[in-house]
Amino acid sequence: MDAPVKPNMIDDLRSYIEALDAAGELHRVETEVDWKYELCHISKVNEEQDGPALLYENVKDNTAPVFTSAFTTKERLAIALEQDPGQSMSSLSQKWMELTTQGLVPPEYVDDVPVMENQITENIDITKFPVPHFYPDDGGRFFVTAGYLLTEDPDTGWTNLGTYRSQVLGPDILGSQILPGKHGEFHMKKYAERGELMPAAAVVGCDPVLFLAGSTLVSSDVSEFDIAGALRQRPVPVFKSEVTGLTLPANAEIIAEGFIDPNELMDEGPFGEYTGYYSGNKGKDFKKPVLRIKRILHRNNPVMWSTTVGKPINDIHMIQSLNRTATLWHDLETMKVPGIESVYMPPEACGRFWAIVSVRQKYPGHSNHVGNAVIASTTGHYGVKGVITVDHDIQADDWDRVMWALSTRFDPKRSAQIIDRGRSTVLDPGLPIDERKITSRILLDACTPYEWEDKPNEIFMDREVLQKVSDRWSEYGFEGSSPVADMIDRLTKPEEIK
Ligand SMILES: Cc1cc2nc3c(=O)[nH]c(=O)nc-3n(C[C@H](O)[C@H](O)[C@H](O)COP(=O)(O)O)c2cc1C
Ligand SMILES: [Mn+2]
Repeated sequence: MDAPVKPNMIDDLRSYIEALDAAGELHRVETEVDWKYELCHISKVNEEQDGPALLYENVKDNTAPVFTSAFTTKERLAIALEQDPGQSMSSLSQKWMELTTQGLVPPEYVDDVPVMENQITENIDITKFPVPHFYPDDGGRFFVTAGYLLTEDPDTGWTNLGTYRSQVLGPDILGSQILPGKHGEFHMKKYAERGELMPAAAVVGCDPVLFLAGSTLVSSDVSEFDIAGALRQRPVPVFKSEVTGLTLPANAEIIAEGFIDPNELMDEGPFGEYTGYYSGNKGKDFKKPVLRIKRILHRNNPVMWSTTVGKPINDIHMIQSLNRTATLWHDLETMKVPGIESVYMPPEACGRFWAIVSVRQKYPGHSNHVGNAVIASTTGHYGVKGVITVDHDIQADDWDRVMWALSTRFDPKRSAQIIDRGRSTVLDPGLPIDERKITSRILLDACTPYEWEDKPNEIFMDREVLQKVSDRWSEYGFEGSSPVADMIDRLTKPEEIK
């Protein structure tokens, strides 16, 4: 298949870093930094200030550089997806939804395999790479934070890419936090039943679209390679490993491949999680499966890619916001819920705990239908604690207006509904540590009830005058094109919208 040539075509981590550099979105740290805490702390402070992506070129004890803070702004996320950096998060999610539901693009086997430039099969020591130690109470150094674990279904050959963090537990041992219900666990259970070891590969430093696909809730039996292909509209280049038999990405920076014994568990963690709290209790057993590495492959001059995780907002919150908004939106469309205008799972809510949906109401109880549909959907049923519904004049990602609706269209007794039970996440620090399987939820309906005949008299602007203001925008001495054009429907009376 001939790849369409695009201006900022990205096929691996290097071309992404180059694209960021060209867009003025990259800062190189040339002075020596320590992989223990210092690197993470610099990145975190930089991220808190919406700073650029960082490339640490001189990391203590190592020669390879470390790349961080890739996706902490929507612009860099859009560049990774080869999309227009000017659009909002919600519309980027909409684009993601469109591309991944139009059709899948399977990977393509290639002969040119850069990651095979170097092979290590003896004296394996994963700490030869600059693996960061992020936060003071972390259990150690974490190799996979931006990357994925690749496994295959022994019956069907379905290749799964799942972003599960992995701690260095020995020179050739990586822990793997495959949480319950994840596809890596599905595969592992099958190998356990067969009494076989599970081939697995930890991939770090990949085409950013593979990291994004690896951390997305995609249906089981669907390969994230195919999703990445759909997002890029061209196949991911892959090759077959003669050591594990796995189909691996040809352009990765570093691959540690080997076998997971489903019966072998080791203490792993704690880890400073995306909730802003450590996972696991310090001193309490926290057993995880482990990957025993048989071979490390890496490109010449490999680049290590890491993410700080921790408190919002950093890579993981932006990724979850992007892909969960997309899958929730798709779930709602699949359920044929009418009137959905926009959907947003804010990064501030760790990209998953709250959902906001804008709806154009068409019947009494419509907004309530939407709130209930969200928590009944596959995405919305997992760990969502609250849903806010707003009328169509408010965009789901316009927090100022959402807060206004919660203030002026909302009566707690009428508009709030508590649901007692739903699927939670074991990482939710809002629940007692031993009771995290089930959460309650709240639906906040910030819409004016459809059935009210005597609705409050809302202030709207005159449509014709607004059009005139839009046409004359530059005459008033303002720079740039008129911002009014996109707002006219929202600022004028609904009856006037044709
Ligand atoms: C940076 C990052 C780290 C993550 N760490 C984990 C993890 O340690 N364990 C886990 O089960 N899910 C983790 N996730 C979420 C999973 O990647 C996500 O649920 C994905 O759908 C898993 O793939 P699967 O659906 O193929 O199992 C992480 C996501 C991101 C973006
Ligand atoms: Mn999967």
